[in-house]
Amino acid sequence: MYVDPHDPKARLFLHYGDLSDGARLVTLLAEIKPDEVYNLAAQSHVRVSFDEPEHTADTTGVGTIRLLEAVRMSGIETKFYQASSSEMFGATPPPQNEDTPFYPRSPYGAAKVYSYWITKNYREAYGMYAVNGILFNHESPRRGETFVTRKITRAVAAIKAGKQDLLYMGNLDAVRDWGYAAEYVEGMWRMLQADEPDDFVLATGGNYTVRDFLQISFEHAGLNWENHVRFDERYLRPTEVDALVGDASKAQDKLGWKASVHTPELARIMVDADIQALKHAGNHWIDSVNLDSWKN
Ligand code: F7E
Repeated sequence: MYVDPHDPKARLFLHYGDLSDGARLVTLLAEIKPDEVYNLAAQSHVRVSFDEPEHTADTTGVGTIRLLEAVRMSGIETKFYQASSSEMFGATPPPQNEDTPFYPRSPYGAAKVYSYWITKNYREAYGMYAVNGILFNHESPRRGETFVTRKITRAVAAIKAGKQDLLYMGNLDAVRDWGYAAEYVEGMWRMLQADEPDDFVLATGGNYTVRDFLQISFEHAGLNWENHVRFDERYLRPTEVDALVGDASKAQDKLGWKASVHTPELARIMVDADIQALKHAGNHWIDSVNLDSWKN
C-alpha cells in the first residue's frame, strides 16, 4: 500500500519513467539498482491495438528492448521478468504450452512476440537472468473496466441495482482460460527465484466462452443474462483469437505453481466486489460505466 515517503513505514517508492524514454530508464536503473525488474508495461488492450498499432509496437514491443538495454548499459545485476502473453499463440489451437508455435492475430500479439524473442536473445547473448512468463488471461476486481470480465461484472452490479438495463457485447463464442491475478503474480515471482532462467506458461487449464462468463456472473446476482445482453459489432476485432486454453504443467513441475481459483469462482469474486464498489460509489460509478461501455 502507498504511504507518504516521509513516513518511516514507507516501503513503496514511485518514480517517473516511460518506456518510450530510453535515457530515463538507464538513469532510473542506475539510481535504484533493483534486484528484480518486472516489465508489465504495455498498451495491453487487444482491440485498441488495431486502432493504435504504431503506439502499441513502440510501447509493447520496442519498449522491452529499451528496458533490456537500460539494464545492460547501467551495468547492474538484476533479474528481468518479461510479461509475455497467451495472445502470442493467437490462431494456434489449444492446449497451448511453452512449445506451441506462435501465430499472433493482432498488433498487440505481434509486439509481444517481438518482446518474447528479444528477452530470450538477451538471456543467450549476454547471460542475463531474463525470463518470459507466458500468462493466460488473469483477472481480479482491479481489472481495467474495458476488458471483458470486468465489463461484465460491473454491468451485473449496475443492472442488479436497477441503474442499467442493457449491456452491449461483441463475440460471445471466444474461449478463454481466465485465472485469478493474485495467484499469477506469485507465479511471476517464483520464476525469478528459480536456479536457472527459463520461460513458463501460467494458466488454469479451464475452458470457458465469453457466454459462459456472462451466464455465471449474471446467475450469481440472480439475473438472466439473455434479458440484458445485446450485440454491437464495434466490439468485434478485425482478426479474433478464437480459443486460448493453457497447459501450465511445466510451472507445476519446476516451480510448484498451480492455479487454485478457476473461472466460475473468479467471476463470483469479481461480481461480489463490484456490487460492493457500487454501494460505496453510488451514481458517480454508474456514470463511468456508461462512458466506458462504448469504447472497448
Ligand atoms: O477479451 C471478447 C473478445 O479484451 C476477451 C489482455 O489482458 O488477455 C487480454 O486480452 C475476449 C475476446 O481480453 C467483448 O473478442 C466479446 O475474444 O478481455 P479481453 P483479451 O483480448 O483476451 C491477454 C492474455 C493479454 O495479454 C491482453 O493484454 O472477449 N469480447 N465482447 C469482448 N472483449 C471486450 N474487451 N469487450 C467486449 O465487449
